[in-house]
Amino acid sequence: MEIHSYDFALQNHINMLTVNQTFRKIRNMEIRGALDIAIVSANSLLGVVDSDARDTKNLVAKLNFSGKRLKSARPTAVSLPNAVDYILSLANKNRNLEINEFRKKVSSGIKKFIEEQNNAIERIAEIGSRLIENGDIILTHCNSDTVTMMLKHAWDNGKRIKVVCTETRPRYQGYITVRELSKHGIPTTLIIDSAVHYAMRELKVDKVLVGADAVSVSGDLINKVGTSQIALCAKELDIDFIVATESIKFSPRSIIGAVIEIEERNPREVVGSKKFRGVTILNPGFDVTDARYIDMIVTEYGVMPPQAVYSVLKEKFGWELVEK
Ligand code: RI2
Repeated sequence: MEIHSYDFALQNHINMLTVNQTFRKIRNMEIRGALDIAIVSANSLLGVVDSDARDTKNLVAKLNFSGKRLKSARPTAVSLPNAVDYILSLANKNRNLEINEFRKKVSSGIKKFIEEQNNAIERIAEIGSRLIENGDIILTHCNSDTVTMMLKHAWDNGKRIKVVCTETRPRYQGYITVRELSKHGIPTTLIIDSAVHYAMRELKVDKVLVGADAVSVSGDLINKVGTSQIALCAKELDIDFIVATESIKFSPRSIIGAVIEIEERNPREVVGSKKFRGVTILNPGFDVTDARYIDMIVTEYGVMPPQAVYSVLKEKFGWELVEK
């Protein structure tokens, strides 16, 4: 069965976004999802590689400046700094090349990087869909392209699944998920976030499947706020908790003790223009699910336990730890 290529709506409008446009669209979440923001950022650096510059040194300086700006757009999804740092390490490695040679080399490196990410999500859909059984009832949270692609692939392979999806307050990304899956023909149920435990029991959920914004060296998952309490419910009810993530979301800097920052978002997302005198509003975008609640992580390299994250990080991100 052919996998739908990763041709999300994004592809239509990313082509020639400048670094500043990309920064703004990521910051206001017009472009969102951990993988998408990495791909779009990489793509905007392609534009910098082609821009006017006095010499290679000047171009490398422009890339470093742009990379820093992109990385500051949102703080939690590690795929963003990983993508940018990879490209900057490529630029720094080739800084002694004549400018046209440099452009050729770095552009082709960036294009290859983007292609690898597209291949990774397709590979995860293929591998992960084998974990899904005919008749499964699967609960998901928020909107992950990696998860929806896997579910659609399972469906296309004849697995008659049903999906339960949370609204995902306060920004309701769950609406994107239910629309996309039901358009694909998959029976989909929308629940409020606080109905997770009830729905797991009443609807007899078989598996929980979520995406990732970051995964630390200890195998802990950073994903949309609410994920950790879903994992607790799954543990209590003995339901498999599965994470679908490209390895670009693994955090190399967590090996050297860096803590992944949890984005604190505008209180207006929670209360709108209502006023609550003397009340503090806490609006974290993400939370941390301890590795002990995770049964499996599906990556482009295959299915692994959270304990295997360390080996993948050591293998894959040597450049990152040397560069910093
Ligand atoms: P994909 C999203 O964050 C969600 O937390 C989702 O699970 C994660 O990114 C991964 O998404 P946000 O950008 O890369 O909505 O699988 O804050 O699309």
